[in-house]
Amino acid sequence: MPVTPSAEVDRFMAGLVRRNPGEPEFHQAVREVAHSIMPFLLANPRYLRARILVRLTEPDRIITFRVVWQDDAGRVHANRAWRVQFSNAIGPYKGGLRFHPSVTQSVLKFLGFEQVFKNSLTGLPMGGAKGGSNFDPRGKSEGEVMRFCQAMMRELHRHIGEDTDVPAGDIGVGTREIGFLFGQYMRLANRFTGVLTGKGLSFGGSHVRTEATGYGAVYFLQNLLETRGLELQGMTATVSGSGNVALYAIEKLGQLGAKVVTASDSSGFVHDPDGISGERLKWLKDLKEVRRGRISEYAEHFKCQYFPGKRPWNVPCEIAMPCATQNELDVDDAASLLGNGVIAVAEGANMPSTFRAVDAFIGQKILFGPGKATNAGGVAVSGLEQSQNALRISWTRQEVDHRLKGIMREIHEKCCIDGTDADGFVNYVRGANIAGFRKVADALLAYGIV
Ligand code: NDP
Ligand code: 2IT
Repeated sequence: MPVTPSAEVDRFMAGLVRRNPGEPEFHQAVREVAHSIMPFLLANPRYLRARILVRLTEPDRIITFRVVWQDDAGRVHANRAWRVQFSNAIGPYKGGLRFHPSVTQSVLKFLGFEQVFKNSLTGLPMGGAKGGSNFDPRGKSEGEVMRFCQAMMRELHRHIGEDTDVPAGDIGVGTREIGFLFGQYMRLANRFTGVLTGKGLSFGGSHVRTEATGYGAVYFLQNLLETRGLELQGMTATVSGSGNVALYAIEKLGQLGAKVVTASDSSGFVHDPDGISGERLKWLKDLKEVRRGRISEYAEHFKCQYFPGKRPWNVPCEIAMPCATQNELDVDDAASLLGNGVIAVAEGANMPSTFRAVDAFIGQKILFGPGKATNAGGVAVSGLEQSQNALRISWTRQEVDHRLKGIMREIHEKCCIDGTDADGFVNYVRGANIAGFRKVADALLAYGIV
């Protein structure tokens, strides 16, 4: 019987699920990649002979450890933390740390796996990793967050280094947490090196790192729109989330003439038909970055509608940017977006759309930018931060922004090379997965059996 790609995917996935029980997010991320690269693998049997996909779905190692810390009332807490070092085939491990109660080994394996492909796409020498803890920063004082970060670094410092593994931020980990983590690393290691990225500007951070994921995602979106002769000016956009990625996606969308009418957090979303820009965006940034409040307060302050427990995908828009978390946009949400005439969906978050939602977008041939291409600007500027640290120099804001734009454009070109169908439609999921895979796979082939 001839081997069909879908039968091969099913066979491969059966083994993967058996080897990794109870890890649905990891299965989902691998299935998407296996589904889109299998025809390419069957056409290039050298990768199959060397069992590259099997090797790339087995992390190099997973470090799990206990983090014990004391809250302000003196109570003792024990959390679990991980660092999933997925692949260092093309550079030192690189990827964020997530602090959220929903963090499990499955979530970090999905994120680490995707990071391998994303980092490859940036063209920079970075391997893939992810880490974090089920620690819930919500409602914790600054002192509690600091003590948690210090306790976590007491173990993590043994496993990281500027040439081995360079963590950064993700959900629940921003400049403040990176500062606490870096301060503790320095005390323990007695070394000032680029061991973390996303650092403050006064201690080795890069200009534009804070903005990079959101800005980069919008630059990528511009590249998507250009392929159809469209521009952002005058378009209406819905954005989910109100954290690091969402805030700077909202800012850049506004700068380029789009009107952003929604933002959200895990409690609900706000609909502001006047647009979240200018003074309103400034207020939202202060709410989320400084006061650490809830999105409902925005609706109270600006007298607009708040939808508790809901997601923004029913609001009519031309552009949708999910920027909160995984699986926040399902097939019903995709149907409402499509029904309302959405032109482009650009994923600022990692795996925010479910497999069936992605299928619906691609089936309708709208512009769909998958997270591992669209949100690669964050880790790309982390890579530029590593370069600046290694050279002991600091580039200007203009220089970094210019490089970020160039990297996003190159990622777009790579996706087009591997993702263009016979009718000219670009399947960016396939393009990103094949282009990301090829570089890492060729490195593994060159290393022999390792
Ligand atoms: P933040 O912690 O700054 O913000 C996360 C936002 O998403 C908050 O608004 C948060 O709401 C919301 N959110 C988190 N978890 C959930 C949930 N389970 N359900 C609904 N809403 C939720 O994180 P980032 O902005 O850094 O990250 C957002 C996404 O972007 C993640 O998928 C991350 O992996 C991805 N990403 C981040 C990069 C970075 O450089 N930071 C780079 C590339 C991708 P609340 O405050 O209520 O929890
Ligand atoms: O998902 C991601 O790409 C990130 N959280 C950023 C990782 C990094 O090392 O900057």
